Amino acid sequence: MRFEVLKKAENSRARLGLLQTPHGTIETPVFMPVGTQATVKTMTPEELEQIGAKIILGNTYHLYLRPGHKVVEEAGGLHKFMNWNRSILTDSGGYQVFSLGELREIREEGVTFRSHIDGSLHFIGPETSIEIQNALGADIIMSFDECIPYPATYDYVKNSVQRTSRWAERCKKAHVNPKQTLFGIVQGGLYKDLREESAKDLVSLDFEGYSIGGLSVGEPKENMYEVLDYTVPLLPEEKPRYLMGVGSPDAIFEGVLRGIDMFDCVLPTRIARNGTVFTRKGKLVVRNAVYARDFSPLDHDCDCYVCRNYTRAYIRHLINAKEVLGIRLTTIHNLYFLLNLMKDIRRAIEGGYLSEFKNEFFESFGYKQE
Ligand code: PRF
Ligand code: ZN
Repeated sequence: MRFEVLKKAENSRARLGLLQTPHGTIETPVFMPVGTQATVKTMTPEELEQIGAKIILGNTYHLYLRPGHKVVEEAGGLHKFMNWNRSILTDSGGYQVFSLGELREIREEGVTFRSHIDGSLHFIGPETSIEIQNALGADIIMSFDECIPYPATYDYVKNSVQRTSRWAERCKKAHVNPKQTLFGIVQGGLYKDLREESAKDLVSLDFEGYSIGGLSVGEPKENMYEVLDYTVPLLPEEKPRYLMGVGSPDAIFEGVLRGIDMFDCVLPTRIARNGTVFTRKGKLVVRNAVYARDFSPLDHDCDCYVCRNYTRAYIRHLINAKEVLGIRLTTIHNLYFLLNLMKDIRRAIEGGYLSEFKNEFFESFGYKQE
């Protein structure tokens, strides 16, 4: 992997970059659609390509449990298995194990947990996570961490952060495939000195990129922005920075302004499946009765395939009739909306007008300005 910073904004930490992986070049800041189970729900890889997705996410925890990383390896890796030829990033399982695994037990060695599918007992530690991610074959892989719940006491976070640093070191040792790029994950909850300790530990291990984890776990957004304010400057300028699990339009703007290069989130695809879409004028619940006779597109300002061809009334009908096409159309639109927003953000950094663009977007979307 190669990462190059092309331009830095003058009055914020925002930057424009190029991330090159064995499966293509990605312009940053980038949004990565989530394809937990080797599929971005409802979309074919061809459709993802058409809306401009350059990199998607896969999950170690899910693919290890089903169909099994050995099956994916036999298929020739995740790219071949799912017929996606652009870049893939896999998360380490160090979040899903904690949020999905029932009856989990954390020890120095790793985590023992029960499958959310059949209740069977499993173990994932730093070495197994890297081994699984190696079999899956993503371009970018994550070190195995503990995503600390919110709220958490100082002592708990301190112990957890130190263990995550030891796990990161073990991941680094276990990582031997030069075709894959390993990122370290900064934790530390909302404690400044623990974020600093975590960042310092990880930077001294010299990862090829850095993720910021443990945010968007229920804390107020202001706290998340504050953590970014003091954590991002501790990371090397020349390496990519990834804010994990964050992808609401406001948080994307705030993250980009604070120096984040990569985002992922289930939000656009999840809300699409329950009938909510993004528009430049804010979120719209297309399921609602007021749209029964609304023959206009989801978003008047959008030129995606869905907005060029279908009406709110039709999509509302499909979703209420539980027709699968309904949630396919809302998913395509929402991902297009976010990918297009990222394109506009990159253009605004290039042109030096990101804060003006943010103000304009917030005003139109209905977000309160600070
Ligand atoms: N760690 C990992 N994956 C994650 C997170 C984390 O802290 C988050 C936090 N929002 C999302 N995904 N490994
Ligand atoms: Zn659209």
